[in-house]
Amino acid sequence: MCAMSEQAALLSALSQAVVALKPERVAELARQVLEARLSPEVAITDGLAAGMRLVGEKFAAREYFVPEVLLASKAMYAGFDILQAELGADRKSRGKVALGVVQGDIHDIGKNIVKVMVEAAGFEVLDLGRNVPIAEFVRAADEQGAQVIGMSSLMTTTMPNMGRVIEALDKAGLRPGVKTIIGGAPVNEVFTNKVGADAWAPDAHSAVQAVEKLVTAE
Ligand code: B1M
Repeated sequence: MCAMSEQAALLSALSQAVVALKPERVAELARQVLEARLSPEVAITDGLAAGMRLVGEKFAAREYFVPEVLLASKAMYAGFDILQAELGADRKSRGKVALGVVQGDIHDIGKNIVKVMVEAAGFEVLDLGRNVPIAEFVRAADEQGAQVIGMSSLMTTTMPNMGRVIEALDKAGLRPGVKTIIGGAPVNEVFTNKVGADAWAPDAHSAVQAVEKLVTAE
């Protein structure tokens, strides 16, 4: 099999194994990705994250319920742990980025993927976790020296907290020095402009590119 079709077959198998809720199979396929010297980064976004997107569609269609979604995340992490260990990080930090899921929201799978990619690109990441109070984002910039504040939200009900964090950063006099980037399935460009964030990224690849731009624009 040529390298391109081997990659396409493995990506599709990875995504299907996540949907099939099979952690052992996902782990086996992740090892095959590394043996075949394919990109772990592509396998994470176009294999594992793609599988989770399909799971999301099944959840929305009421084909899957919370237990299946949790099993799918377990399967996703079985591959993620193997692949992320292979992402070579540039040891010299290119800047400090704080990442968190906004208050009220516990969906952290996407944030964790973004974290790994941003770290692999050579940035130091302060992981604030999930359900993060507004003041903690401000503290990360003010007391811990984060140059970029990254926020994730998967729910329309918690998205407004992104705007509140930006207002709090403004109030504390930290902007425009400190930059902000937002993301998560319901977040788009219109919302980004509405809350005045400096950047938005639809996926982990573009999040890295956006962070690079924000840091060099300082
Ligand atoms: Co929930 N959930 N969930 N859930 N869940 C959604 C988000 C929902 C859309 C499902 C639906 O109804 N169709 C819906 C939200 C509706 C709304 O908007 N109001 C929903 C709901 C309602 C809920 C509960 C309230 C359910 C309940 O209890 N009644 C509850 C919420 C609890 C809370 O947060 N307070 C809940 C719980 C859960 C689980 C615990 C079961 C589980 C989360 C496990 C976990 O994260 N640890 C879960 C899951 C897994 C989902 C779905 C199925 C999948 C989300 C996911 O992981 N996607 C989701 C349905 C869907 O999205 N279609 C759903 C895969 C992930 C890789 O993608 O996070 O988008 P994503 O990240 C991407 C990009 O968005 C981007 O890059 C990532 C990688 O490429 N990105 C960024 C993300 N953050 C970024 C930040 C950036 C830049 C890019 O810069 C900083």
